[in-house]
Amino acid sequence: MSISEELPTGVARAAAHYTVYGLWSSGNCYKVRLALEQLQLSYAWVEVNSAKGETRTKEFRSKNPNGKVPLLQLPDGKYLSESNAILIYLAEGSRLWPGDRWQRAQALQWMFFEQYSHEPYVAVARFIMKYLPVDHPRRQELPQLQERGYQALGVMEKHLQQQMFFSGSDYGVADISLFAYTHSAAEGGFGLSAYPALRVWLERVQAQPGFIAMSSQTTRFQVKA
Ligand SMILES: N[C@@H](CCC(=O)N[C@@H](CS)C(=O)NCC(=O)O)C(=O)O
Repeated sequence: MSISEELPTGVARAAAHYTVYGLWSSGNCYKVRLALEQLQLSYAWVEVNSAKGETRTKEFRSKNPNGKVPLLQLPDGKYLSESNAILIYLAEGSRLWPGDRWQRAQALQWMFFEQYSHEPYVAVARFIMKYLPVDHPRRQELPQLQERGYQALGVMEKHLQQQMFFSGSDYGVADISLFAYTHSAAEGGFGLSAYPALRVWLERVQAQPGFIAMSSQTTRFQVKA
């Protein structure tokens, strides 16, 4: 069967240029999907279920020795891992990556923040609450994860009281990066009522052209593998 015969109704019938190995419910993978959609790039999506050990197989590790998704395969066959590196690669030369050196550095600052001070707490709390059984011993980690997660949300709130976005003066990849697990923070037990600027920013991101929700199943540019 050709790729086009498998396309769901309404999906652009363009040849896939990129292949994403990803887990649909993962925020890190959603970042890549959102960027591809907003950049109007066509792609194939290969679902890799880490819960079933599919990121640990010899075959997958030959593509990404670190055994994690998302993983982007470029049109020339090369593989790129790490969600934020993928975002920057895809966004190069587009409106999602600032042209100005200082603004690029600002975007990078927030993307490193996301990986070191936000995702390890906000995303991990979500993982434990959403996917592990209620009596799982890792539930004991939640109070500390939530304390640190709230610290990260507080840092974001402070920034957003003065600025519209995290990628310099305009919307861009740092916003995509931070949006992924911030908009789903409630699933990790976080309440956002004390973060009004953050809530307005979430709406601002959702209003951007080409935005797709994490839960959306049909997309404009996805071509199924
Ligand atoms: N720093 C990485 C984190 C990637 C990551 O933790 N991926 C998870 C899914 S969200 C995964 O593949 N876990 C499976 C495993 O570790 O075997 C990124 O930003 O891409």
